[in-house]
Amino acid sequence: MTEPFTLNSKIKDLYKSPIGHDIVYKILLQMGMGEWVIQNPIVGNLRLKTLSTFTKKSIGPGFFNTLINLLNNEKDVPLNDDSEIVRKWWKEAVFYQIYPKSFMDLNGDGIGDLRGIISKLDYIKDLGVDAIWLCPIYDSPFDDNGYDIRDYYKISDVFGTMDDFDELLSKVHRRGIKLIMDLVVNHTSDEHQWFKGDHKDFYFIKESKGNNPPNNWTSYFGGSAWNKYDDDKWGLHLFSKKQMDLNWDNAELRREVYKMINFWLGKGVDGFRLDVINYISKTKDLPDGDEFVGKLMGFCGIEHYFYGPKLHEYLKEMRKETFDKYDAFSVGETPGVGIEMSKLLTSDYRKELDMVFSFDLLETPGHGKFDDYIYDLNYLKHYMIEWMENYGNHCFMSIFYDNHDNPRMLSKVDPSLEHRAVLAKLLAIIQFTLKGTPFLYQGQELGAVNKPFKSMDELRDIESINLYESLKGSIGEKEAFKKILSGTRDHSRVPMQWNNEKNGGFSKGTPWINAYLDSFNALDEEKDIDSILNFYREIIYLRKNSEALKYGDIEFRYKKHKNLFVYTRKINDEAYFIECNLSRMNLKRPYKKDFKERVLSNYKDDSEVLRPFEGNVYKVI
Ligand code: TEU
Ligand code: CA
Repeated sequence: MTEPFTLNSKIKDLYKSPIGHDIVYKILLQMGMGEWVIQNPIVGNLRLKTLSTFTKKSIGPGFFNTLINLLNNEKDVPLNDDSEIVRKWWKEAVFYQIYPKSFMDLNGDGIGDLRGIISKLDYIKDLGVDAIWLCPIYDSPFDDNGYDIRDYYKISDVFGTMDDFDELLSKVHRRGIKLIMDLVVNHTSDEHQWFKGDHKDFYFIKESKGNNPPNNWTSYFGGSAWNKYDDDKWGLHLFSKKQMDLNWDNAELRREVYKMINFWLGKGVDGFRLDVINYISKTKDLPDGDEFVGKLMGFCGIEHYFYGPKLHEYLKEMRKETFDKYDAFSVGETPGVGIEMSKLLTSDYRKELDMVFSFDLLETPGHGKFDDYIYDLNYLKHYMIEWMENYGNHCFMSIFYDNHDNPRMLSKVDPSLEHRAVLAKLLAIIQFTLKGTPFLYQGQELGAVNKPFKSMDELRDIESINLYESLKGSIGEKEAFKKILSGTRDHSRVPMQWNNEKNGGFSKGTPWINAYLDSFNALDEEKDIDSILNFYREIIYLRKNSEALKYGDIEFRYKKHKNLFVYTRKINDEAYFIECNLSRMNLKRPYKKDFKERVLSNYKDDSEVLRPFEGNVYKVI
């Protein structure tokens, strides 16, 4: 047992603990600094109390006490042995994320629906997908596009009926594809029967006099994280004002959640993606957050819920009461969690989650989603090396770029779209040859990019609209819109482009959000042998038929060589060599190119130098 952490502890000792490592790493990342800071002996030998004295003007004492509690709360250290990887279907699968509202509208009301998804199952099958992740389709007032659930047991009328769902599930299974659904159990809609009726005890309802909320926590969608009701009662909502946080310390609530999960698993659903699942355990009595941390992380109070005191306990209980009964898959969405915490959440022997989505790759250090900057792929290289060299074989990574909450990676790296096709294919090469489970987000396979929205009138996302309203007074409408345009989630919610008919063939009606005016669409790309779509089909086929690309060891080469990303994948007598140019300039190879068989490339011919964003996959044995 290591000595408990105190204000006397040194930064370098903190960094050796899983929680300390991730928190310090995250703070450095947000400040745009690297781990080298810790390796500096002056910094490494700094004691917390010295740091707290130096920083007392900006960091309150509460932060250091919270940090020490977080560190001392986590007694476990992840196992790092070199055990064999346990093979599972979800480690071999290619996942495809569907945002139903924007996928395919069959009844012409301008909103995607289940029958629309059913009509596109052969397209999904032909892509080579093994599993679908379906974003929420439950009954909802759509304050946050379905992440505000009103009835967990009902399909939203907007999407269809339970019969439509049963038909979708059986047709997905008949094609040998699995289906995971979105589980949103950190909060419900304020229109849920539990909130409206007699289960206010399932939520955080606190007394507070006057106009001062129970604490200083802020919401992800702007303003205080508290709604004020009459008689001095307040309700906690980390997200929209209509998304009320559930109190997981209430055992009866947990039982109701498990009952619901088993209802869906009993229908044959193969697992779940768990929405902000690391937020479900909050620090007792919900103390104030540190203002400095709030400014740094963007949300005040996060240190009191992103890795709460009973998180592991609740995840173990949930798995035992539900997932394990059906051998179902679970992937947690865990904002703010780093590599060491991810190991404690997903190591197979821990029996909590199977996998997590970690978001530290989505923005380069010191940048946030709404910053207008060019994403340097050298950071993606650094991130993947950092994780893949340290994650071990008890855990398995998810590999993704796009999802429904973020702008398109293609546009982040190359906003001019000058290199769109070759870059889209390079990103595919990296995603499908690295070691981990690839998650494709709808449209990524077509080379979907951000939409050049013309005004706020075109936007639908509550996060963007709230942020715009909060900014326009201080920086003016033009600058506020420009900032929103950099990071709005609506970039990834523009409807799919199926053909060159009106609205890209997404809907015969008026889409709930304007369709692209862009040229790319699935039908044209089907017919073009060199299209991004056909490249995705090729690389997915290559991966699915290669043990080395699924389970093989990964070894990174020339790690310090800027703009060059080179690695091998090897298992038994199968090996690949992958070389990528992460830049828009030509790049000389620091090695002889004497490989035998180039099996895939985003350039037609061969060349002595690596051309802009060139990616090549060679089979070496
Ligand atoms: O997102 C939670 C999360 O990761 C936030 O930090 C996210 O970045 C948020 O969208 C602000 O940008 C999940 C869902 O993916 C998201 O669509 C929901 O809005 C949110 O939870 C609340 O359910
Ligand atoms: Ca519809």
